[in-house]
Amino acid sequence: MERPGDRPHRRFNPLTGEWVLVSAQRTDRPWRGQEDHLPRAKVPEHDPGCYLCPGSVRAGGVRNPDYQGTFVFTNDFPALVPADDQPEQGGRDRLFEWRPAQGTCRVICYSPRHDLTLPELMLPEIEAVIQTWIDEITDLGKRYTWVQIFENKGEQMGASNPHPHGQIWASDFLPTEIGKEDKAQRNYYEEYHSALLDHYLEAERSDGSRVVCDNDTWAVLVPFWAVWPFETLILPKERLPRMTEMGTQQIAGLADILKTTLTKYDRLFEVSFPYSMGWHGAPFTDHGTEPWTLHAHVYPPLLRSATVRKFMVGYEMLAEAQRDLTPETAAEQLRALPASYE
Ligand code: H2U
Ligand code: ZN
Repeated sequence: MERPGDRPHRRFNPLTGEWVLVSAQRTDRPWRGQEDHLPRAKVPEHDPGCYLCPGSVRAGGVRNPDYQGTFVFTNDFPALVPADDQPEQGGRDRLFEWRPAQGTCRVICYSPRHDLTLPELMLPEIEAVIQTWIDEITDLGKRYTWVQIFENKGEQMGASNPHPHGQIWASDFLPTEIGKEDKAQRNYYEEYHSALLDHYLEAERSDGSRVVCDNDTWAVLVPFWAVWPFETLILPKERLPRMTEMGTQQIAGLADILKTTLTKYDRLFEVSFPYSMGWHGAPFTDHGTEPWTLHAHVYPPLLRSATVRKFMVGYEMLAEAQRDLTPETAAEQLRALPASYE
């Protein structure tokens, strides 16, 4: 493989078919924002004003149970709602095309504790979150083509509440990003008779320069084509097309790798790290699952410190995604960080 040098170059994302401009020479190595320690705001273990806490009354008047582990409810402000009796046909006009969209949205509380984040939970508690993801995909996958599990964490990513929680949006259509990944992985499989991301992980493991951490069952890397400064991809070491097919070893391993990865992020700028994270696995269509590899994308916005973030504006909006810090440098920095809070 020809390695890109320090001069500006573009890298291809085989999962989406998109390019990213890498301009490594534009900034010096980013400094660690050690001057910028933001004191962690004191968050109480239970906040009676929090709509996700056990026993709280949510918008719309429903009271949360006194839950002990994870807790899932239907979003009171859903972006998608189930089909009614009279489905619409949509419009086929060339310039005014539209389709009906059906689905459901749920919120998942990771813990009754208002003050903890995912990596601060204990391993069995993180396993319970993973098991809840599996249960939800199993249930919703019977009715919907796509089940998107995701988490927006931190105010910078638009999360409305520090209570540890994620979301699930299920739909009767393949959303745009999934459509791209589905097409790319199926095309690759047709050509090489192996899953794109399985081949990719093999290559990354033998190279090593973009690997952040791994354990027996999972590996985390800054993808070659990463757009966000510290973007990572979480990949299974064994063949695994969908979350619902995980074994107990893989669940335990995933809890461990999530804790490690998200703790490293918290240590990078000594701040509870904001991100959007979500899972992509084989959709519930008639096609086989062989081309697909389950993976998580973690997209954190921070660039240089707790307060200096990467903006996707200007050139990115109008022309193409661009980054200054190379994925290799980002991986090196994340790799060097401790996986604990001490
Ligand atoms: P975010 O912080 O990631 O936006 O998630 C909070 C979700 O919780 C959001 O989608 C829902 C919002 O619609 N919500 C309820 O379902 N009930 C409430 O009482 C408040 C917020
Ligand atoms: Zn709460």
